[in-house]
Amino acid sequence: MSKTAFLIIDVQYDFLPPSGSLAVPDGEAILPVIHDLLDQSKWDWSVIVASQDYHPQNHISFASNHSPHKPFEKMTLTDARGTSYEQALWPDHCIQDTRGTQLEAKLVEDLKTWGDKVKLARKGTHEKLEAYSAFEGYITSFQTPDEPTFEQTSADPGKTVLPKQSPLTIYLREKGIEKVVIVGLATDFCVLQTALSAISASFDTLVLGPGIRGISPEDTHKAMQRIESLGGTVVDKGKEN
Ligand code: VGL
Ligand code: ZN
Repeated sequence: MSKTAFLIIDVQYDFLPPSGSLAVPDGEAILPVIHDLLDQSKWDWSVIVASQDYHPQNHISFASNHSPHKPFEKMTLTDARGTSYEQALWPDHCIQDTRGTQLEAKLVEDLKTWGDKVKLARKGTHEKLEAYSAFEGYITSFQTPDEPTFEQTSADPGKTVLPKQSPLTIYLREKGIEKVVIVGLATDFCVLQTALSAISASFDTLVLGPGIRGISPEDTHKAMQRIESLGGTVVDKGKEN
């Protein structure tokens, strides 16, 4: 059996109905699927990584920082690397130290049962860099049994602008991981980009349809096609929208 990492992308309150500021339609439907996949009597993951979108208030992706532009408009921006790109502008979301950035409570409970197999990947921490992929995050570890507090264990690429190599790739290779199983939100953004990173880092990449939901149905469909055309696998398609 090849060693497998379970990657849980951005299951945070701001992406979840009913109150998330960027709630993904039907996003709550993935929760029971994920909770089941964290049942230790059924599954044996070598590594579990939960990613968190983790923005400062002045993040480049927030429409509020580009007045008079509005959320869901697109605009051309230049990021900290000097790259011009088309940014989808978002409502303020997943701001550090707010409830919106926290992982869903039962997910935290489930993760605690796995002890030091669990890491967090936090991304989007640099004010002038958009970061959808968990592979662009820095790694923190799940620290105490009672409190969901975390200790940073790798350099924050957001602080240094350009990671030489993805901290998550380094970590998964260190652990001998060959395969990743991906669930989370949103299919058309962070799940897509995480899957593409995993494929280009040569991990055998499996995305679980019932465990993902997207923001736009059309982009969600395209995202799954793109993952498959690049060599990933999406199982149980059709349950994701
Ligand atoms: C995401 C939009 C903005 C995601 C993050 O988690 O898919 N989407 N930031
Ligand atoms: Zn974001």
